[in-house]
Parts: sequence; structure tokens; C-alpha cells
Amino acid sequence: MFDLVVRGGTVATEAGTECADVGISGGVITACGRRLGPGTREIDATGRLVLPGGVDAHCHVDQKSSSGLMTADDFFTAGVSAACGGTTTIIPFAAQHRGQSLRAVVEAYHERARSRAFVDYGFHLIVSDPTPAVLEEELPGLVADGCPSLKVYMTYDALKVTDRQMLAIFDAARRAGAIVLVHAENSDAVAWATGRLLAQGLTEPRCHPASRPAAAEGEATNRAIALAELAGADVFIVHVSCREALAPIAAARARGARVWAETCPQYLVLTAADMDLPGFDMARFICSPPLRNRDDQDALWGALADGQLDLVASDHAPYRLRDPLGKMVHGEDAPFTKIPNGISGLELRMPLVYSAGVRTGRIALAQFVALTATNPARIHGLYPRKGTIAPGSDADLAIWDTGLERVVAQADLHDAMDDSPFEGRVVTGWPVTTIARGEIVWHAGKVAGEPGRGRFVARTSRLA
Ligand code: DUC
Ligand code: ZN
Ligand code: ZN
Repeated sequence: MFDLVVRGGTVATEAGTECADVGISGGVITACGRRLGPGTREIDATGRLVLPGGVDAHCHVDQKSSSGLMTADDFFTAGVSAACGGTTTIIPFAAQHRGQSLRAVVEAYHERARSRAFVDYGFHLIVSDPTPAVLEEELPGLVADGCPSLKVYMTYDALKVTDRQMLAIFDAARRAGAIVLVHAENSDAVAWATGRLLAQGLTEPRCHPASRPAAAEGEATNRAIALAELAGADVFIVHVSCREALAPIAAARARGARVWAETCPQYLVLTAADMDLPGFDMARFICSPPLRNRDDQDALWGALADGQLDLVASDHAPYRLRDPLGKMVHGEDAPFTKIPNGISGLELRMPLVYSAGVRTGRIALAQFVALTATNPARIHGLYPRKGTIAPGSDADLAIWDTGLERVVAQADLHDAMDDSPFEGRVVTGWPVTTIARGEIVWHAGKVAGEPGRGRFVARTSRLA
């Protein structure tokens, strides 16, 4: 007798699909096959797709930005939103600001997450102050405690590291068994392009993309990879948005370099042209790197299809649009340089990519599973516990109605935002039931589960 049986669905993994029942006991998948015995509870998944719960490897939750703003979502609202969108594991950041102990930062995030988390979570570290104590004493211990990844910024004055610091970080990460995530934009190029716009009085939100040119992302991506190779470190380029960044990634992988990379839904379905309207509403699209053009979009889809990009993460960075503690922190007439960067997307990540990718034939279903669940789990030390449907894995599943068509409306979403950059978009294919460690947390339009049900998942070091 199982605790729960998901019966008669089409089970999809990165290896293909099969018509099978999934048997769950004690929060774990214990059997997958035809005509399984009964469960205390059963869900009929006939005519539905059964997918591994998604793993969102890049999101910002209960995080203070370098300018002191908090994200709108905490671990509860973010987790509910994730679950309603078919994602059952998230990896947000524990962000160090200069002068802080990295260990103390991580402990504070643990404290806030423990009582509020709705889905399982890990932490990437953000290192902005790579002192010898941080790199030699704190980092190895934090990796051993289950955080084998850290992010560095090549831009933003309060966060950015120099090339020399980046080399020291790569070196320490290699020795500790961590992968280094890089926000790759050339800071001086961005400052120069920004200055040129401001000098012409071009300050509206829609001018933001021109202030962060694709060349700046391409140059920094190439440099980050070169420095990682020099130090022998594993490097992961986050939020790749353009052809200029894809080229050095593909070249590095062709020569066997240890380089991984992601893109995000906003770069796959939106372009800078969506912003080309006057007024503050366009601030909803401000993110960094910025939205690009149709040609970049095509290149990103091509890179997902041919395996040059490893995963799709949301980069959920929720700052409410019409809120003095959000995008309006400096008022409605603020220049684009003063508007917080970030787009929400935890809940829509998988439906957007399914709808725009699988239904259109740009990527296959098995690739969708790999890009949204299996690869992020594997790259970030969660596999096979997370990211697949197999005996022994956590019972994290989503049952999808692939024909369900909905128009995106913020009012239907579960995050703490007041606005979505994807508002009004028609999306076909949605999770109708989500199961997290064997518990039905989203079903028939209702959320079930308490704050604190999500657990920290210690991830495996790259040395293990
Ligand atoms: N970088 C991120 O990774 N997320 C939000 C904004 C940013 O610059
Ligand atoms: Zn970033
Ligand atoms: Zn981010």
C-alpha cells in the first residue's frame, strides 16, 4: 500500500516518456510502472503529463539589495508561487554585503527561511568582499555544509569584484569544490554607455537596455571564462541574454572548458521593443542584463535546443512596480539608473518555456524536463534526489494539463508582486497539481501546506 499513487499519466523525464503510475511512500518515490497497487490516496492523471518538480536555480528571495531594498517575496510567498508553477525546489542567494561575515549571512538566511519556506531550498552564496578570512576559512565550511556555489558580480559598484579578486575567488572555489556563478557585464562599458545617454537627457525607463549593451555582456563573459580557466575553476554564467555572450560560451565548451550557462524566460519571450513606450509602467521590464532583440531571442532558443545552454532559471527578483519600497523608491520620474533591477517569474518560468518552447517545437519535451529540472539539479548538486522521477528520488512532481490555455494576469499569481511583465500573454500548458515530498501542495486551484514545510537541502560539493 502506497501513501499516494499518481495513476495513469504520461511520465516524462529527460530520457523520454512512458505511460506509468508513480507510487509514493514517506515522501519518496518508491515505484514507477504499470498497474501499481493501491494507495491510501490516489490521483487520476489520465490524459495528463507527469513531470519532475522544477528546480529554479536562480531566484532572489527575502534578499536585501546593495541599495538596501528588500525583495517583495519571502520564503513563503516565493515558495507558494513556485509550487503553483510546477517548481518544487528553489536555490536563492545568501548575499554578503561588504564588511559582513559570510557565515553570519548564511545563518541569518537559514533563520528566516526555516519558519517560512514552502518548498525545499538551498542557498548560493554571493561574495562581494573576498577577504582571506572569507575565502580560506568561511568558504570551505559553507561548502561542506551544503552550499557548493557562489556568485560574483562584475558590475554594480557595491558588489563588483576586480579581475584579481575574481581570480582569488575562482582559486578558492576550486579548492573548496564550489562552482562560481558570474554576473557578466563590463562595469566600465555600462558606466560609459549610461553617461552618454544621461548627457543627452535620455533618462526614461525605456532607455535602460541601451545603457547595458550586449557587447558589455559579451566581453565580460569572455573574460570571466578566461579567468576561470586560468585558475582551473568551474564557472557558470548566469542570465545569458544575447548572442555576444553565447559565442564565448560555445567556444569555451568546444575546447573542453568547464563552463555552464543559463538563460531566463524574460530573454526568451520579451524584447526591448516591449519597453519602447513612455512612462513608468515600462519600469516593469527593467532587469540586468536587459531585454535584447528578436535575433538574440532566436539565438537563445537555438542554444537551448542544441545544448549550449544548460538550464532555464527565473532570476525572480521581485520589486513591486507601484510601491515606494519597490521600483518607485525614487519616485515616478526617477531616471532609469535609480530604478531597481529585476523581474518576477518563479511561477511562470515553466509554463512560459513549455508554451513558447515545447508547443512551438523549438525544444523537445525531454529537453524541457532537462532544462527546467534535471540539469539544474545535476549541476548544483541535488541530483538524483531532485530533478527526476525515479525510485529513491524525493516525491516532487507536477501534473500538467498541456492543453489548458490561460491569459497571464498578476491577480492569478501567488507571489507578492503587484504587476507581472508577462501580463496579458497567452500561455498554454499549466501544472494543475503539484506534489512536494509526497504532499499535495497545489491542486484544483487551491494551495495546501503551512509556512515552514519546505526544508533546506544540503547540496553535494563538486569534490564529492
Ligand atoms: N542580477 C541578478 O542576478 N538578478 C537581478 C538583478 C541582477 O542584476
Ligand atoms: Zn545577476
Ligand atoms: Zn539574479
